[in-house]
This record gives sequence, structure tokens and C-alpha cells, in this order.
Amino acid sequence: MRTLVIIKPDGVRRGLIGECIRRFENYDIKIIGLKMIKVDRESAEKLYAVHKGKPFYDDLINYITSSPVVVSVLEIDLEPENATKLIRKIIGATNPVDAERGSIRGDYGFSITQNIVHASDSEESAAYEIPIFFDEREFVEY
Ligand code: 3AN
Repeated sequence: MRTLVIIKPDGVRRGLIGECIRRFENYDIKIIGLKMIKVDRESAEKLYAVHKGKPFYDDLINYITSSPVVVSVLEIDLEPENATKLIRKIIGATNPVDAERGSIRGDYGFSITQNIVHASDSEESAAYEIPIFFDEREFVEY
């Protein structure tokens, strides 16, 4: 399964790009797309469309567009359900106070809005999110 992972503005600013990538590379996860970008408003609104109308929506959009992020597409050689579980385990629960030690958010997170990484939470959301940032021709197969 392919999934989108974003190292968010706080992850980049705090120098955690390498640390985050290391944690995915520790597993049998292949990076097939990787780039640093500044997210524009339109892409941010697409990415967070499911949260439109929620009280934290504006903060989310303002934050993800505030400074550069690293977007990546990871290929995981597992059934979608297990692949999603593995990714969630590596990144940890949305709220850092609930995230287990050993997960990215459990070790480094201290805010629910600024929680270092984003990852697609299902096969369907990955299929929706990946084309917001990547064209099929950008992927490398190896
Ligand atoms: P995750 O990033 O763990 O998949 P989602 O997709 O439910 O979590 O939420 C997307 C983002 O919205 C989260 N990363 C977090 O920054 C923000 N968020 C979610 N729930 C809340 C909340 N209750 N208060 C503030 N921000 C939230």
C-alpha cells in the first residue's frame, strides 16, 4: 500500500526530518516520492476537507501553510489495514499526550495542532491525499 506522510512545519523547524525518515526506514518501508514544499492554501483546504467546519480548522490551515514541509509517499508491503496500523504506530496518536513512547509524537510531540507528522489514515484517504501533492510521474520504482 502507498501512503502519504508529511513532516509538518514544526517537524521541519525543529530539525526532525532525518529522525522521522529514520523511523520509517527502520521498517521495511520504501520511500518512492520525497520533496520539500510550501503548502499552498488550496492544497491545504483539500487535505483537510474532512475537518471543514470544526473549531480547529482555521488553525490547521494556517499552520500547515506557515512554513515548508516535507511530503513523501511511502510504499509498504502489507495489506492496507496492517500498513495503516504500522504507520499509525510509528507516528503515534493524534494527541501527543496519548501517543506512546517510542512513537514520533510520543517522543517529540507537545501540541495537538503542531504534532510533527501527518499520515493518511486509510487506503481511501491515501488515494485522495497523494494526488494533492504528487504526480504519478514523480514516483521512482526500485
Ligand atoms: P491524524 O493527523 O492523527 O491523522 P486527524 O487526521 O484526525 O489526525 O486530524 C488532522 C489534524 O487535525 C491533526 N494532525 C491535528 O493537527 C488536528 N486535530 C485533530 N483533532 C484536533 C483537535 N481536537 N484539536 C486541535 N487539532 C486537532
